Amino acid sequence: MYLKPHASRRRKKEAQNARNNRAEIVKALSQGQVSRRELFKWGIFTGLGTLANVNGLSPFATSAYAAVPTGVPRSPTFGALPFTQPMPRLRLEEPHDLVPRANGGETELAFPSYLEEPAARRLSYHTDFDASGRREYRNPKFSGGPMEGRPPGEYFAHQRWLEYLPKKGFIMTLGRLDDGFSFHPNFPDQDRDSVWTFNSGRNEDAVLPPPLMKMRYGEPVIFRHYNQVPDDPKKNNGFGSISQATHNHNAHNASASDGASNAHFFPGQFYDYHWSTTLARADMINTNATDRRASGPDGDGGLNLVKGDFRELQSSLWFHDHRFFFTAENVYKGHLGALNYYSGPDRGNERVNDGVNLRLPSGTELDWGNIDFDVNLIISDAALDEEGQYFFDIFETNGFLGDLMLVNFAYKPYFEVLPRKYRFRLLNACMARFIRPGLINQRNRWVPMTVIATDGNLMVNPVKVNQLDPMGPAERFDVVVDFSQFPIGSKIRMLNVAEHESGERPKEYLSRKDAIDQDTDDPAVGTFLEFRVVDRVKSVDNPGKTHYANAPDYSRVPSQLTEQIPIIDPVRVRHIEWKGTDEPGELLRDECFPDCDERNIREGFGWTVRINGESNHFLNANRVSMLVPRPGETEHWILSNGSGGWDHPIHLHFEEGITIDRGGRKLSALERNVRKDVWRTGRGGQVKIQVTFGEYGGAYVTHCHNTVHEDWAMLARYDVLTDPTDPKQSKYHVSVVPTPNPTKYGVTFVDPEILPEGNPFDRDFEGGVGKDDDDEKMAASINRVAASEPSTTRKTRKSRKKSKRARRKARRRK
Ligand SMILES: [Cu+2]
Repeated sequence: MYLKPHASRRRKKEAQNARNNRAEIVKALSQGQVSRRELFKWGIFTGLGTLANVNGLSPFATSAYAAVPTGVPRSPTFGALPFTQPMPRLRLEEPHDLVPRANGGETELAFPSYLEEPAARRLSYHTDFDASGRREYRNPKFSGGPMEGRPPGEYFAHQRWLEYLPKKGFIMTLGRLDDGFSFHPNFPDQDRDSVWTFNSGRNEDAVLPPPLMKMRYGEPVIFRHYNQVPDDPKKNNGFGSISQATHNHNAHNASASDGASNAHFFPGQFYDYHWSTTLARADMINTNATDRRASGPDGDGGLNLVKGDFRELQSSLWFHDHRFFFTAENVYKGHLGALNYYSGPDRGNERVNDGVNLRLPSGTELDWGNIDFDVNLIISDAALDEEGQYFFDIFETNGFLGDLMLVNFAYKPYFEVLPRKYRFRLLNACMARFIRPGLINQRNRWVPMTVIATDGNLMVNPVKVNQLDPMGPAERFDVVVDFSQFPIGSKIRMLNVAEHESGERPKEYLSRKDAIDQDTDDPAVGTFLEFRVVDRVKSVDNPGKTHYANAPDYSRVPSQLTEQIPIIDPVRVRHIEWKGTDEPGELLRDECFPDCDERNIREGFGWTVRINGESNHFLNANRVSMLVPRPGETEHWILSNGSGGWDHPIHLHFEEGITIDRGGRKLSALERNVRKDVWRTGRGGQVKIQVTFGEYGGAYVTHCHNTVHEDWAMLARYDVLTDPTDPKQSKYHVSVVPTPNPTKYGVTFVDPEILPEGNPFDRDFEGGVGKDDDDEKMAASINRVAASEPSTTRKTRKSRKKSKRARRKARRRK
């Protein structure tokens, strides 16, 4: 039912008017000129928060027109044909050396002096700003607030600073797009405020494609992130928040550097994220760092051994915005990049033969981190308005879908390959779109792929498939494709068979034939990337060098890549249900934090999370939905979909989980016992995972990674406590930490509440923590936030908590 060439001019105009009206309201809402409350009153929003079928607003209202899947007319393509532009490689971001020096009892890290950067410190510069108020610590763009957005004091100090002391520093600026970028040469250039993305250092003119940062175990880094988007929220071309937060998805970092503890920062500020490269279980397994598999490349043919469990090594990660309630639009707008983590086994060098290196396809020019034959593919969908400007519809609460497929932010590109093995790191960076990729040859037959990693975790045994499993937003697959079977001149294309009608879930996974023929209303189905087998390619690892088709391929895909972590009896089982509200059309009214006023979120949400069968809640960043009381404990989580025909890709921050089962349904070969950080629940389905927590403490989240559902508050905060008896672990995170409340003038803190159904110290918690003396003491302390910053801590919600408990008890008695 898409726009057919014979559609009448009148209907075309009608749909365009609808789009323009809708865009006007989106803009007004995004810029705060109108509130959701007013829109509800005028009948423009429906109960679930979606745009009403009002004539002149929704193209669905008067004609079953265009609309699939974006709800607005098809994006113009300006005559651009598929596979007519080369795919850009990601922009490699180079780090700087950091030099430690003593300063007032602390060890700080100096950047090279020519950069004129303030040193990297354990405590935020917000602490210096509070203590001294001196000009040098102020935001240079706005003299009222601190220059660093990281909250002050010990809760947001870098944990285990000296133990994981950064050796390198990345500096990047998120800013307005530089002139001259388009998604295809035929498309118009994007306005500077249609895209906000990165450039190196303090360069405020941002560029696409997104950056790639190469990380390695044993080399902790500081990522200094400057925010230089406009400080006027109205200058956003209709979508995008000027405040930002960066989540390293899904590295093992302290909560202050996880980017999802309500610590966003503002234009003019920077935020120092400590990406520690901590290998999980560092406090439990291989604690003397003697296992050569638990290691990172030393740059000189050898290894730096690290503590932790080699079975938890990670490879293909990424980073993206995580500003609560604005994540979809900020990520779509360009706040993202790729992170390749390198280790002894996954070295990024296919020739070194030392018994540890797996020699996966990569290259040989560099000691580690070769990417000549190891290629990041960031797959995303885009929508353009009639002028060709990037477009986002913040009305679309089911999930925003674009109708143009991009790879590394280029519209349907081609990529030249040699006839040899390649590794591809696929990332679904769409907001709501599921994709299901496969490769086809020129006779439209499947070309098999060997899957070596799921969500950046090596599989124990690689699995050969014709089609990948469906990928929800943020899911990754690392695959090896052998092009040596094809003559020079061959073309192999990547095919998406996942068809959407709306953002709530894929409608159907089409047959290969129907997908190739694009027998669908969804323009994102079909081929979207072409590989061309050629006889020579230019090296990116050694610029100036050319690789030829007859050069030896040293790479291998061993039949075993790592070892299986066994499924054990858990300390506790939690049931986490992802659902709508219980009454159809009802909005859940609940306390909300942050941004209640900014977006009139107090009107409520349709999306909620329910822990262990108790009440529905949407995100309140100041409410701990689950507490993980002791590091090292292994839990089983049952993630279930209580919202019927929808699907939700559920993401867990900080730790990976092992997929155990799907209730009564079958697991695929790519799911069984694998480690992941995003799980599709399936329609009405559930999935059980095993997860162990440790090394760091603080506030994290688990949430739906359909980022539109996420922005409609489908998240739950969980806190991990550190072990007070372990001197390596933070002594400030042994109890629940206060919640930052960021403003451009600085950050204050509020005291959180803890849901009893998520608190193993609660009397009513099933399978709760035992009641010996130590537990009693800890139980007393977790509800009392140690107030090391009394002047900035305000107390809230005491009375509310009491009445809630009383209500709960009354209900239990019934
Ligand atoms: Cu969802």
